Amino acid sequence: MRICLFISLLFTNYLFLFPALSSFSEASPIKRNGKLFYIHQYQLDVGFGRVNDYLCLFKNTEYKNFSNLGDGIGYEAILDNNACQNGEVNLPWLVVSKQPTSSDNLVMEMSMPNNIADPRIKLILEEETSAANPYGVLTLDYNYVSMLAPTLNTPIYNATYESSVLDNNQVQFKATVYIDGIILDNLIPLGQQVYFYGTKILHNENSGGTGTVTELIFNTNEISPFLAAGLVQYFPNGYTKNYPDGNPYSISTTNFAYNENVVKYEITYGYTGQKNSFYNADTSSFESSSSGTELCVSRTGSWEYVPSKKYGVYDTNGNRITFSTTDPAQAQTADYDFTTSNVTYSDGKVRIFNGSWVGTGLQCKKLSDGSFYGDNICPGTNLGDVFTIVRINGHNYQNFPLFDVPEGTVLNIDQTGQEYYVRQLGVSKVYPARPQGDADCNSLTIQASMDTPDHTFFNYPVVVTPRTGAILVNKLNATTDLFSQSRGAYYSKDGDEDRDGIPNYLDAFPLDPLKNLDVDHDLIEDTEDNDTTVFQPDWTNYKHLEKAIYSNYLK
Ligand SMILES: [Ca+2]
Ligand SMILES: [Ca+2]
Ligand SMILES: [Ca+2]
Repeated sequence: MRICLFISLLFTNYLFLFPALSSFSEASPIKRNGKLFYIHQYQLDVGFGRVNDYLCLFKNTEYKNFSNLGDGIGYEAILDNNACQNGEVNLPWLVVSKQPTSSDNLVMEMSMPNNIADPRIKLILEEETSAANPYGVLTLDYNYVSMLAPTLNTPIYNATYESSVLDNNQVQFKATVYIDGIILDNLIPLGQQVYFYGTKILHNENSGGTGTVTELIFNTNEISPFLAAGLVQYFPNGYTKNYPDGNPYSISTTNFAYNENVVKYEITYGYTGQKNSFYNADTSSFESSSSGTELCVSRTGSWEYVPSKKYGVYDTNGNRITFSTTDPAQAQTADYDFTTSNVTYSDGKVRIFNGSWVGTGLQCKKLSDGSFYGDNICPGTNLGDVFTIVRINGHNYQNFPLFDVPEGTVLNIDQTGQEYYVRQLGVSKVYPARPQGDADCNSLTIQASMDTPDHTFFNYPVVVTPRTGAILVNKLNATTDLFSQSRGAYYSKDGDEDRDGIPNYLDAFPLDPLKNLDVDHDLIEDTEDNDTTVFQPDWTNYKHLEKAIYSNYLK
C-alpha cells in the first residue's frame, strides 16, 4: 500500500509541476505567440477582406476624442485585438488621427513597434460605412514586416483595400493581400511560402453584390509529386516558383454572389478549370459538374473549432517543443479524458506531432452547425482528409477534429514523462452551410470571373512611428492574463499625473516627474538612451513593380 501511495502522490504532484502562465516573461514564446482567427471558408474571408476587422480596431481607438493632437503627435491605445479578430499581441497601438473639420477625410495611422514584427496601418476615410454601403469610401493599407534577425524587414503581411462609388451607384471594392505562409503555419520558415489574393467586388446599394477572388500560392521548395498529382489546383510539373512572376504551384479563382443573408460561391481550380467537387454519399460518387458545385453559407451564426495544426505546444521553459514527426506511429501520446464512441479516437490518447499539431481524432460533422454524423469520418473519405465536402441528403458534411484541446491544458507525455502546455493559437470560424435547394441561395446567380487587381495595386504608404505620451485608451480590463502591459491603467489626456509640467498625452513616463520622452518606445528615457533610432520599414526591394504577376491560367 505504501508504495502505491507514494507513486500516486508523485504522479499527483507531477500533474501540477507546469509553471503558471503568469510566471513566464512577456518575451517568452508561450506568451508572445498570439491567438489568431481564421475562417473555414477562407476564400470568402479574403474576398470580403479583413477590412472589417481593421475598421473595428480604428473604431475602438476613440479617435473622435483624440484627433488632431498636434503636428505628428500620436497617442497610445491598448485595444482588445482579439475582439476585432486580430492577433493577440496587446502592446499599445500608437495612433495618429487627423480630421481638421468634419467635412475633411479622416486620416488615421497606427503602428505597434515591438521586437517581433512591425505592423503599420493607414486609413483614409472619405465616407463612412453604412447599411446601404458597407464598404464606405476608403483606402486602407496594412503593412507588416519581421523584426527578428536574420529576417529583419522581411514582409509577413501586406494588404491594400480601396472602395469607391461608381457612376451607376454601384460600390466597387478592390483588394490585394500578400500573406507569408508563416501566418498560416508558424513552423514554415519565413519567405518559403507566399499567398497572393486579388479581389474585386461590385456591390449594389441596399442589396447585395458579386465578386471574384483570385488565389495564387508560391513556394520556393518543390512540391511533392504526390500533392501535385492528387489535387487539380496544383501545377502539373516544373513550376518556376517565385512570387510574383513565377508560376504558382496552386491557383484558384472563387466567384461569389451575396445578399444580406447568404453568400453563394464556386471555386475554379488551377490550370485545368475544374470546379470544386464533392462526394455525394447518396449516389456514392464524386461530382464536379459546374451546376452542382456551388456552395452557399449563411453570413451569420458561425461555429468554431481549432484545426489540428493550429495549436501551440510548449515545454516547461515556455518554449515551443522541437519534437516533430508526421507519422502517427511516431507521435508522442498523452492520456486525455474525453468520452466518445468515435472510432478514430478509440485509445483515449491525443497525439503530439510537433509544436503546432495536436491530433484528437477526426469526426464527420455537419457544416451547418458542427453536429456529428455517425461516429467516424465521413463516408467516401480517407483518414486525414479534412478537405472533401460530402453531401448527404442535400446537406454538406466535412471531417473536423473530434474535439478541441482547451487553452491551458497540461499534457503528460507517455514516452518522455515531460509536461507540455497547450495553447489554441488558431481558432477557425465555420459559416453555416445552407442545404441544397435553399430559397435564399437559389435567388442568387454567380457571375463570370472579373479581372482582379495584381501586386502593383499595393500602396505601401510611409507610416511614421509618432512621438506619444501616456496610454490614453485601454480596452482591456485587469483580468486579461496574457500580457501584463494589458492590465495597465490609462490617463486623462490633459492631466499631469506626476506634476512635472508635461501633460499626460506628451508624457511617456506619466508617473515619473524626472522623465517624459521616449521617441523610440523602448521604455528608456531618451536622455539616458544610447540609441534613439526609430525603425522604419523599407519595402523598396519587395514591391516588384518591374515584374508582372503570373496570369496564364484559367479563371
Ligand atoms: Ca507629466
Ligand atoms: Ca513624467
Ligand atoms: Ca527611448
